Amino acid sequence: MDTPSHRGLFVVFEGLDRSGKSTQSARLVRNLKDQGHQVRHISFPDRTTPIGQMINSYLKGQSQQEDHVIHLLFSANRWEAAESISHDIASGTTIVCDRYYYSGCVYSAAKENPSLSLEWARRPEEGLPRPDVCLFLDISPEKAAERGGFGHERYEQSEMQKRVRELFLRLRSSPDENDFVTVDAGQPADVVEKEVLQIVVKTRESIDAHRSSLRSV
Ligand code: Z5A
Ligand code: MG
Repeated sequence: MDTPSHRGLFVVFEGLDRSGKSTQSARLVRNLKDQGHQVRHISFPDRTTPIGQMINSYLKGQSQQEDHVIHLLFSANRWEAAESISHDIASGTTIVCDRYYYSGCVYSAAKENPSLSLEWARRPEEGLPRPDVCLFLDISPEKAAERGGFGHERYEQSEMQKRVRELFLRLRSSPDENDFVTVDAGQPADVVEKEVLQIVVKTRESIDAHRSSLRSV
């Protein structure tokens, strides 16, 4: 295993629908590659695995799942990638990840199922590789709506988005999630891109200075 100072970073993008996660994660990957870093771009759900295909079918409304069951499938979809994430980071590759366990917690808790609290939702995530930084692309549901109508997937409704945002803000204030950095995602994409790069460069400097190892959720 490489020394911690040579390890890759684990960078996660989170936020509401249409906050710009896919746009900004792709731009960050390009910027880091331009700086000579080895980078892998991943996203959750990973719809390519057998578990991911079950999730895809559920999101498209083609199949039903009990709330706890789909929650655990989303979590299992991260666990099946956990070892390869840790391996890549240890060997010097930076992982840029579009949605992670924070989405897992808030979208499930937003269903308001009385036996599926935010705290319950977080438990299956314990032990996953912890991001060095979670870039929370913050945008109001109203501003996000200006970026185009809802798609046809489950959860793409305005009441659900409002609850999701409140839960993201609750999660952000928890001492357990001290890797959250909030970026104003309502700004032009180029401005967001610059802020994101500055935050990631600072994170890199801090990891190198402290020779910090990758932690667990
Ligand atoms: N889900 C879950 O329940 N549990 C879990 O554990 C996980 C996920 C991991 C699928 O997610 C669903 O799964 C999601 C959460 C749930 N449910 N919902 N709803 P997904 O990631 O596959 O969803 P997506 O459709 O790929 O992405 P998105 O979140 O909807 O959008 P985004 O990636 O944040 O935004 P974008 O595609 O980069 O940009 C959206 C549009 O805005 C596009 O036209 C851009 O050109 C434009 N844009 C982007 N940035 C800007 C700025 N700054 N200004 C103006 N316009 C902009
Ligand atoms: Mg996206």
